[in-house]
Amino acid sequence: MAFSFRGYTINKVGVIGSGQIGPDIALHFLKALYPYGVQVVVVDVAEEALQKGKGKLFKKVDKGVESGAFKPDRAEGMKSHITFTSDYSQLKGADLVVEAATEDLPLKRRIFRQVEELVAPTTILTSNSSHLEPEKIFAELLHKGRSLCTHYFFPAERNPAIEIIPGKDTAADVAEFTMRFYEAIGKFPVKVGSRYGYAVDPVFEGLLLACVQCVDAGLGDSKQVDTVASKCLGLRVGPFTAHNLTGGNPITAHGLSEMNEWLNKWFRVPERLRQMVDTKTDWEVPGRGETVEVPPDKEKLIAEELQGAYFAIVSDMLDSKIITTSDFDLLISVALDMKPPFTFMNSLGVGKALELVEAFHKKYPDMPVSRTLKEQAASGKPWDVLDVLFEKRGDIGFITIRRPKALNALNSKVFKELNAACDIIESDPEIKAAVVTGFGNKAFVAGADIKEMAGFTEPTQAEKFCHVVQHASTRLEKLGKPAVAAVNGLMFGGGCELAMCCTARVAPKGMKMLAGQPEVNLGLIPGMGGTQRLPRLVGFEKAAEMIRTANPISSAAALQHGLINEEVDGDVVQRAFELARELASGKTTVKLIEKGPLPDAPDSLPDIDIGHHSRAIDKLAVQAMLEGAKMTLEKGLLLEAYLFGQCWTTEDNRIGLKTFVEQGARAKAPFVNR
Ligand code: DAK
Repeated sequence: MAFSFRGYTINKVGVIGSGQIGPDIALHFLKALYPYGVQVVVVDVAEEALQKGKGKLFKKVDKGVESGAFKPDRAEGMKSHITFTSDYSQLKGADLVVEAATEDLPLKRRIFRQVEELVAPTTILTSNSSHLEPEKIFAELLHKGRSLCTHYFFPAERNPAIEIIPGKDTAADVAEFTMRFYEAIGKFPVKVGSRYGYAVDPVFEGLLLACVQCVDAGLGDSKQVDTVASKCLGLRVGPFTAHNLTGGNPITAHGLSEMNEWLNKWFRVPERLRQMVDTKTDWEVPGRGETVEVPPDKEKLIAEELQGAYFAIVSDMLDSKIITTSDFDLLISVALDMKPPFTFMNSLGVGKALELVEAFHKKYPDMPVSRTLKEQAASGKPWDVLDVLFEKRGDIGFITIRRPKALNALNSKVFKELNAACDIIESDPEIKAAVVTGFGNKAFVAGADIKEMAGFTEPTQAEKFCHVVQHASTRLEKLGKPAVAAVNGLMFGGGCELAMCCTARVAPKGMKMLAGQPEVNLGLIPGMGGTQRLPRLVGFEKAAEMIRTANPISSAAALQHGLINEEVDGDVVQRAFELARELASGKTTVKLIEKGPLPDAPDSLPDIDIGHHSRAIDKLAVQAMLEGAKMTLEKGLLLEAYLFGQCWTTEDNRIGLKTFVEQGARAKAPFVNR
């Protein structure tokens, strides 16, 4: 067994370095790839580090068993697929090697020279550096095209953020493979241009410097500044605490001194930090649960200075064009768990953000005021922070819905951005077909955003929303060009309905739970065409069962009933691209959803056990299916919109939505059948 993806097979992964992060990286590979029988080898020259790393990894696996994350046999299987060794020759046969040794350029170069002699010329080589550019690290490799940097974040086995940094020599297909591969194994990869420190570390390290400057300027002591920083930047812990927890002072000191050379002269090692490094001392920070008093005038000054520094650092990054606003927001909010910078600036007003940056620049002239920030403020518009990414890839318009923290749930913003992407696809004659996918490996789309819908109070609000949503989703159906849904994970509710607006759907093979219409759990009926398209696609019996019971179905069942066109081994996006081209060229045809009234539409549905679900909502769902089938699809959709609005006249609608918002997806709503 092996993990095969986009034509590349991974049997063995090598991790070099059994220090702070290597074992965590290895554990992530083990969790994701053990089911495919992939072996993970951790190599280090120090026996003690190997023992420590192994102990740490095994302890985390055992904890996973205690918490119920893994069954004991799986944990044993994982342990049997990892080796800790000082013998570099065990890297032979590795298909992917991640180096996670010390941040030391000559050492990294030495390691890769050695590794290149052991592995095949096609083995992908990555360095988990936090700062160094790939061009420097891989300068001495014979085969540079297969090399790039990958920057993980603490804790690497759980933090999904990862910066992917291709260098100028990295082959485009290797960069693309690495992005897709990490997404497939559960990370949120973000591509960042090659520049010292990449995107995240100038923020992490720069904010420590900004905090030290506040202390030096007498605005507060380290406890006070740490407290205000965490409050005004939305950080779980302040920069000083974060540095204590990660032992990060020496790396930050080194990073800041290099940034002085490579980024701008504001970055520097402040004396206070130098002393902490020399004396190996921790910052004085608030204890757990300790309340630190900060006078309001001081708090305001500290907050404005830190926000000015934050906005200056991130907008300067836009000038260097190494990352986009949307990518940066995702990366920062996940990697550092702090307020995403561009959404944050939008909430304050970009003009206000510019004022803060200018004030910071006045005090610290070495930090420039970003040209892009000035232009954005002058435009009077907020930053674009997109949840729907659009890319023209040759003749294909590629749409990715990216809200991973909400499992790509569809809200008004997503619909607006989907519409904009459809505008481009429709109007560009070079685009022959579209591919739509969800970001991550968990969900295509987990439905309409329930939290947004729970805010409706009137049936007319819901009906109006329904029309907007139906318009945006039917755009895909009416593009005049084939659209293929690359269903990369769960498609629930509005997700299943969005996929049905596409010409064809492909999904991963062997998913126990792929598709469902769980709206009745929430005191709702489907509102984006589910009551109309699903019976037309899979027949009344299966559609009624799915819609009335909310029971999800597997990928095999979805294939059997015609909800998806193919189960795919490997990358669904890649297959969706192929299928989109086949459909556009006429090489392949698929069954399309009937747009007219169904000639064999039944007058009633068989009795079915709807469990705890609301009889009142069930009545509306049945009416939508039966009456809609006798109409054209267009009229059926209008009927569905009306009946969707009628859900808001029931008590069960309030009960269902409230239960989800207050108790989460798994709670059973106590419906009263009214
Ligand atoms: N909306 C908003 N947030 C959602 C969501 C959704 N549909 N689904 C998941 N999330 C959020 C969760 O709340 C959670 O957020 P935090 O608590 O972390 O803040 C996060 O995503 C991760 O979810 P879980 O922790 O639940 O993850 P699990 O892996 O444990 O479970 C799950 C994954 C997909 C099985 C579970 O999340 C689930 O059952 N979610 C609800 C799925 C669902 O009921 N979908 C149908 C929604 S109703 C309309 C058009 C269309 C529609 C309505 C109107 N008009 C035209 C008006 C469609 C309606 C629907 O789709």
